[in-house]
This record gives sequence, C-alpha cells and structure tokens, in this order.
Amino acid sequence: MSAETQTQRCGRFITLEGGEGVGKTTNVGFVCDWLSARGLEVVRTREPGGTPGAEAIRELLLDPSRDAPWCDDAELLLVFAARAQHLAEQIRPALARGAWVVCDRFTDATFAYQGGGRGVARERIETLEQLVQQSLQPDLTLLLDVPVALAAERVSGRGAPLDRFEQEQSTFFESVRQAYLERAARSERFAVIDARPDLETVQQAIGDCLRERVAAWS
Ligand code: Z5A
Repeated sequence: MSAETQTQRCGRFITLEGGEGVGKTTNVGFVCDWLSARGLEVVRTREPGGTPGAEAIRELLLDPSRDAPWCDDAELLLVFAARAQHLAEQIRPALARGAWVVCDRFTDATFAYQGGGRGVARERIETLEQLVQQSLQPDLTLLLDVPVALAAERVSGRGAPLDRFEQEQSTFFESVRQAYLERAARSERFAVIDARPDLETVQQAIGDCLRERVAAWS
C-alpha cells in the first residue's frame, strides 16, 4: 500500500450529510466552533472540493449550463477524482498531524446521490471507495434529516441560482433521502439529527451528540 493511501491517524474525521438545504453548511461552522473551543486544531472542508483541483472538478459537476448532462459513470468518476485529490492533499495530511477534519459531505453523499438518486449499483461505488479511500472512513457522520419539501423551501428562501443537482425533481431527492436513512440504519458511525426545528434546537442536538461521541473517544 502506498504512503499516500495509508493514513497514520491521530486526528478525527467528522462528516455532515443530508439532502440539499438541510443545514449542512450552517452546521459545519457550529461543529468547527464547538471543537475549536475545546482547543482542538480543526480543518473545515467540503466535497466535492476542498483543494484547488477538486474545486475545479466541483465546478464541472455543478455547472447547470452544460449542454449535455454527464453520463452516470462520468459523474461518479468525477466525484471520486475530486475525492482522491482531496484525501491526498488535505484530509490525510491533516489527520496524520492530529487535526480534526470536519467535512461538508463525503462518500455517503455518493451512495445517496449517485446510488439512490441516479441508480448506480452499490457495488460500483464500493469498488471506487476501496480504491480511493482504502480503509479510511469518517469517525462520526451527522446526518441532518429534513423532509424534502421543507428542505426545498429553505433552498428557495436563500434566493441563490440553482446548481445542476438542485434542479432535479422531488422524486430524486426522496430517493436520496431514503438512501441516506437506509445507510444510517446500518452503521453506528451515523447520528441522525432531526433538522426540522429551529436552528438553536438543532444545534443543541448536535452539541449533545458531539459531547457523547468525543467523551467516548477519549
Ligand atoms: N454530490 C454528489 O452528487 N455526490 C457526492 O459524492 C458529493 C456531492 C460529495 C453539491 O453539494 C452537490 O454535490 C450536492 C450533491 C452533489 N447537490 N445537491 N443538492 P453542496 O453540499 O454544496 O450542495 P447542497 O446540498 O445543495 O448544499 P446547500 O444547498 O448549501 O444546503 P445545506 O448546506 O444543507 O444548507 P444551508 O445552506 O446550511 O441551509 C439552507 C438554508 O436554510 C439557509 O438559508 C439556512 O440559513 C437555512 N437553515 C438552516 N438550518 C435551518 C433551521 N434549522 N431552521 C431554519 N432555517 C434553517
């Protein structure tokens, strides 16, 4: 195994997941502040993206003005190309030096969007996951769960132009949500957070979860 694919881990890896508009970006900041307040070195990042090369791939993936959509395999490979660069350049070095990495989306998003949403076979995604990540998995995944209609209201409330994924139909997002919930039910790595209430209540739940998990790790 190459040095690049093996991570000597001292830090912890926390991901936030969920459909569009559930509050991931808002709450990534809360998680980072919560950890920093405890004296930890925190690296905030996101997927697709997190490094200049991976951000360039993100642009390709999200651009709504493309004449022809990506075929499913191209989309899947672009997602993992961005992830490979992100892991090599940012995530693995940060974990190796003992930083805590907080990432807005990671491979669970691939299982939810490319798997649940587009219908790509789970085995195909698992093959690339193994190739790119080896054994690296998040220590904790906060799955923010909101009904699709409420999430869509929050996205339209922001008034920003919609990217290529945000232009999908609600049936696509129902499949994405279902895929996330099924995945969460199969692994203790996940904490499902009811993200319907006001932000203060949601962040109280996230703080409670972090307190419990971090205590269990120390
Ligand atoms: N994608 C993929 O297909 N495969 C992959 O492997 C990966 C990604 C990694 C880009 O992701 C797209 O890439 C994504 C899937 C695909 N597409 N989609 N859809 P992204 O994370 O950048 O895009 P996003 O999911 O669309 O993120 P978002 O729109 O920024 O949503 P969010 O981060 O979850 O929500 P937010 O911006 O924090 O909050 C939305 C609004 O709601 C905002 O005005 C907040 O102030 C408000 N808000 C948040 N929480 C609350 C509460 N509790 N109450 C009331 N209002 C709230």
